[in-house]
Amino acid sequence: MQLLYSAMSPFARKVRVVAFELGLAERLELVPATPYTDESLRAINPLSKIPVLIPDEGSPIFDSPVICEYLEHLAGVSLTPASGPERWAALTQQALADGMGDAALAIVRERLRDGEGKGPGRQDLFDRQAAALNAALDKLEAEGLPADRFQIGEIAVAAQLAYLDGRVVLAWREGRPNLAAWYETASRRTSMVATAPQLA
Ligand SMILES: N[C@@H](CCC(=O)N[C@@H](CS)C(=O)NCC(=O)O)C(=O)O
Repeated sequence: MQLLYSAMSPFARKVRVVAFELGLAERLELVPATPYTDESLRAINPLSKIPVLIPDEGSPIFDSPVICEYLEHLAGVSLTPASGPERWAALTQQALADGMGDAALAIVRERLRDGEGKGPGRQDLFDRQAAALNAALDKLEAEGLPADRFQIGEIAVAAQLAYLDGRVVLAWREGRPNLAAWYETASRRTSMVATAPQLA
């Protein structure tokens, strides 16, 4: 099966870490895709977003939470608690982390406007996305993340924190020692190291 991805995409990173944790990484053929410049992706995903999983049989699968669920199904192993409050907490944590990615991406895209000669980024957009990011980070700092578990919620958070670093979105460690310490350990997991973008 193929994964349309980009090395920097935090959503694709989450999927790749999940595949790695499930022992499926070898079965994923990584196919680079450029959603912002290649309109041909739209024939596969009308939203023209990555990641997209193209299974050996059947239709393309997106977005990243659905791909993760598909991979869990394929592996016969779940990285999501089966039921009860823990399940909703884990899925909500994934949604929180994915939302952080949406906000971070919007900031990065808006910053690029300068470089592309499209004029300065809009301050109201920066402020709103930064508010979302900071509030989400504060929630994670206050609630803490478990040291002994690396499932869908934790993987989603780790992928997004890595993106904040990779794109230098904001100094998220400042005032958040618990989250910083958690990420220090999480980022050393084999699945995180194996999926880290190779920066030139
Ligand atoms: N909710 C989607 C978000 C995916 C997403 O925003 N991907 C970015 C790249 S990191 C993208 O393809 N953006 C293209 C666009 O927004 O046009 C998911 O979880 O997969």
